[in-house]
Amino acid sequence: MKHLIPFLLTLAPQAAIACFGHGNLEPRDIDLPLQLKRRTTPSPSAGKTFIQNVRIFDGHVITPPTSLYIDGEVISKPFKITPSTNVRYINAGNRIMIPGLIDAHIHIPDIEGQENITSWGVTTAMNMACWNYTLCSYQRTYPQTSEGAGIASLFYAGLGAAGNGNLHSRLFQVPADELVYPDTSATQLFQMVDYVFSNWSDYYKICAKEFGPSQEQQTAIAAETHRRGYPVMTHASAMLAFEQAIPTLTDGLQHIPDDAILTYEMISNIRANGQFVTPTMNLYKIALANPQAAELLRGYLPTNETYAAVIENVALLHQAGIPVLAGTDSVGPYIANDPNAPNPLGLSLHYELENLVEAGFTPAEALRAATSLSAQMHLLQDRGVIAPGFRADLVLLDADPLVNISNTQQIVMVMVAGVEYSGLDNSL
Ligand SMILES: *[C@@H]1O[C@H](CO)[C@@H](O)[C@H](O)[C@H]1NC(C)=O
Ligand SMILES: *[C@@H]1O[C@H](CO)[C@@H](O)[C@H](O)[C@H]1NC(C)=O
Ligand SMILES: *[C@@H]1O[C@H](CO)[C@@H](O)[C@H](O)[C@H]1NC(C)=O
Ligand SMILES: *[C@@H]1O[C@H](CO)[C@@H](O)[C@H](O)[C@H]1NC(C)=O
Ligand SMILES: CC(=O)N[C@H]1CO[C@H](CO)[C@@H](O)[C@@H]1O
Repeated sequence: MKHLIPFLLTLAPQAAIACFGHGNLEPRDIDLPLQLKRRTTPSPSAGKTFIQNVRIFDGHVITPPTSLYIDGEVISKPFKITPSTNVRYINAGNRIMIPGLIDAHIHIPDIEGQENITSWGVTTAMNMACWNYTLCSYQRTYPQTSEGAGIASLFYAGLGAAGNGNLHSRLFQVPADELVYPDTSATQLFQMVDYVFSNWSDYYKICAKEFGPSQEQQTAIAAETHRRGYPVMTHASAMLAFEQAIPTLTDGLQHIPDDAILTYEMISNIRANGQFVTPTMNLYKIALANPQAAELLRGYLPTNETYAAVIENVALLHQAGIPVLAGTDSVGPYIANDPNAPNPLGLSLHYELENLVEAGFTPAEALRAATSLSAQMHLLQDRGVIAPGFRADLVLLDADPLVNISNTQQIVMVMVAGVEYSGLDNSL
């Protein structure tokens, strides 16, 4: 279904060590299982690249054919090319370049998964819960090594604040001493926040649901996280959880109610609080069409939950001007290992773009939900748009996504921080 067609004309690849990313973490020296080793040949390092005859999605429209200059990891202003310049030349043949896509809610188990999303043009992943810091910090630093260059970058939440005895405490494998109980004190909550950020988390994840942390506990966690300068994300997949999460002043509401329609008051409050929502529509679409998968996720068979409610809620938020981001909650090929419930890493983000359009987004709005708007909401100031100074995270398409959003699946080249992804042919 999809082939990465190399059509590059490499004049003289310039050797340069890619050195980019987040903080100054060193890759960890751990005994690596096979799936944590890259399966494909690493790409050549980033150098100077000159791309001609390329039409660029500027966040709103697609420009006439122009040129794009890349210097190392970033898009640059035009530079002079002389016969002695080491530059890689690409003729894009009037194809369309969009910024690398951001999956705002995902759980990637290994490097293979990180390769898979990259091959689908997803160049940034917001991992929404990490329960193995050795693994997550490895996944974050790996793309900064010469072997891992050209693979998507990953940010993560640590162990989520989950209550005792609910599904998420089991799904997230939260150790008993890290669970939130009704009598967990503010001091203990602050220690949990401290633990998560001393393990290099980028944001804090709260699971709002029955038997979860109380609203007061959630508010205390959010305030402490904000005091440290980090964002808070709250899992809220039903009406009650959404009602609870909004007043805690969390930054990102993850998921969307599928059991009732958001009220005018809730939507006003979300807007007044400056919150964003990552609805993960595709997860609901698949799970609600497959009762067994829904039961595994929820702990009970669907009753009052419908996909129509999901679409309506997303449309209401969108009409109210609330930032809605593209995220998938993909964990691998399937939901809950159920082969009847496919939600593959990478491809599912393209399905989510289709879902957003189905909910009333224009294709350009859907693309922004997976690029510039997502970068802005996650405080990733170095990416999300194609302009000088931004990371050269780029996806070249063979067809116009503004004509048909499904055309984002027609990928001919992916670049991560100036390095072309040389990867698998993940025909599905
Ligand atoms: C964490 O992940 C690393 C790398 O995959 C693995 O070696 C280790 O056993 C994992 N630790 C736990 C507690 O699962
Ligand atoms: C939908 O049904 C579930 C399970 O019976 C229940 O817990 C929930 O409160 C219901 N939602 C609403 C909004 O009534
Ligand atoms: C990556 O993609 C390959 C090919 O589609 C698939 O077999 C594999 O299960 C995927 N891995 C993950 C972790 O999703
Ligand atoms: C968009 O493209 C997909 C895949 O090629 C196709 O199935 C669908 O019918 C197209 N939609 C429209 C509105 O043309
Ligand atoms: C894997 C890892 O680095 N875990 C660290 C998480 O933070 C605690 C508290 O600082 C450390 O003790 C762990 O080693």
